[in-house]
Amino acid sequence: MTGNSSFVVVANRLPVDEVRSPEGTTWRRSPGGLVTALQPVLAQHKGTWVGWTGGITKAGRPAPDPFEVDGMELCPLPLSADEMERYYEGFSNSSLWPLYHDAVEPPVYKRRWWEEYRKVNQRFADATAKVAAQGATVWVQDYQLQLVPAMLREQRPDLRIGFFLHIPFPPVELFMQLPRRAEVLKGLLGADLVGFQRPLGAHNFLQLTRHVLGLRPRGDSVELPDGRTVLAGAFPISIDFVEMERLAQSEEVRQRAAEIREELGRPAAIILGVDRLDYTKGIERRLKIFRELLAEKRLTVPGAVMVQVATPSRERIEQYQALRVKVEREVGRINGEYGRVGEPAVHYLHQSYNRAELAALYLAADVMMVTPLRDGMNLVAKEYVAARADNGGALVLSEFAGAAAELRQAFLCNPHDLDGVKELLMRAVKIEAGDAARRMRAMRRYLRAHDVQAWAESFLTALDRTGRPA
Ligand code: ADQ
Repeated sequence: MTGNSSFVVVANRLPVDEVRSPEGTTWRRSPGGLVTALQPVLAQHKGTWVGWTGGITKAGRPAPDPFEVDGMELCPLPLSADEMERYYEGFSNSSLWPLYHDAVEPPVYKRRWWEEYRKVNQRFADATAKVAAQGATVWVQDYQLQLVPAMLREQRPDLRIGFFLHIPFPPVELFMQLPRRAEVLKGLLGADLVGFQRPLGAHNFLQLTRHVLGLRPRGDSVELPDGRTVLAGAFPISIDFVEMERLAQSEEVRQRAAEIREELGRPAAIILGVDRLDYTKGIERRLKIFRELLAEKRLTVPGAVMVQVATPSRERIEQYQALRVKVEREVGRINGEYGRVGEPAVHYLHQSYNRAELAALYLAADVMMVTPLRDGMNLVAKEYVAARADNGGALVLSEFAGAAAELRQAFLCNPHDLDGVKELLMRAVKIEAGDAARRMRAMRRYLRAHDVQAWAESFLTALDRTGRPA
């Protein structure tokens, strides 16, 4: 039995947030580049998005009915408390996430997590097989669903299947740790095209098909024993450039940016960090760097202030709870030593912000610090650039973020080298307007042409070409 969607997106989360009111539950499209890029494609092709709604459902309850938002058919999949703990918090976010990020925190492996990961992946594949029309194109997203391509192909060999990994794909030595590594690779090989943020990810993946499965990758593809060819390549994701640029240029946001500067006491240098509260993002080190610069009196309060927005994230996982404690202790220490009444050195906000407030912060910030220890891409760096239509501001960017390969005019740093980052941050703080504008202009020109729409188009075009003579 086949469905009637000729284009299907499969992702861990549906692109909507639940809005509860006394009248009942409604759904609002969530902000984010992925849905912005894919909504027009979905609306045009009677497309369906398969994913989890975010809540917890009692085990065994049937899936809620599909519903429509902004011309997209959404097919919700439920997760029980056990599945959430083992598939999502467990295998996805305590095994795969740290392993794929250079093991900056030690990955944890538990056998029962794997079972649940397999089971939930199967449910995603089954639901997708039902909604996809004959010969449809299916695009599977990210590390939570690496088994879906093969599970889907098994039921529906007629489909054209693409997979995109939003996070880094680790080198051979690290990936070899993963229990069930062969199953994960075989899962991905169910796709016709496997996309990564960087060419290195594609390279690592192809090497591993040789190392673990004894296949013979050649160039950017690998042939399977059944004669099928799987292509691997880099498709660096981006943002909705025009949307962020417009938002940041609106009267409301510009006023709010001025207000923020005022509220912070009109400092000479506002240093900004915006991240999910995640140990890959290097938040602790960034705070330490700021503290050392204050201790050395190279920066002083209130001339310089730091604003760190840290979105609550994966709060039930122990490593994330521990990180929160460490970050908040460091913030307390800095403010205790260098703040004054009404003049803290660090403004720490453990909150989620709306897009307009985020844009106002970008516009107000003299220096944006994006210093992850490892990051697939990092969209915050790109959003900052898009927001700076005034060609002002400076970006300090980790070489370990995918974005560093594209934003070459940023102050590129090694986040492990604290003295090196300190030097660069000081250069960014003191940058002369002409130099800042020259760098910002070049980065803006690049991003305007390489936005999220271009990303989706290039992936889907490459996917469409697979299996056809070149
Ligand atoms: P993330 O690790 O979540 O994404 P990132 O790319 O920086 O990281 O995206 C974060 C998004 O959340 C940005 O759009 C940002 O504006 C938003 N955000 C951050 N803090 C916020 C806050 N306090 N309030 C509201 N919004 C906030 C993963 C990978 C990345 C990759 C993306 C996309 O880890 O490397 O770039 O997927 O592929």
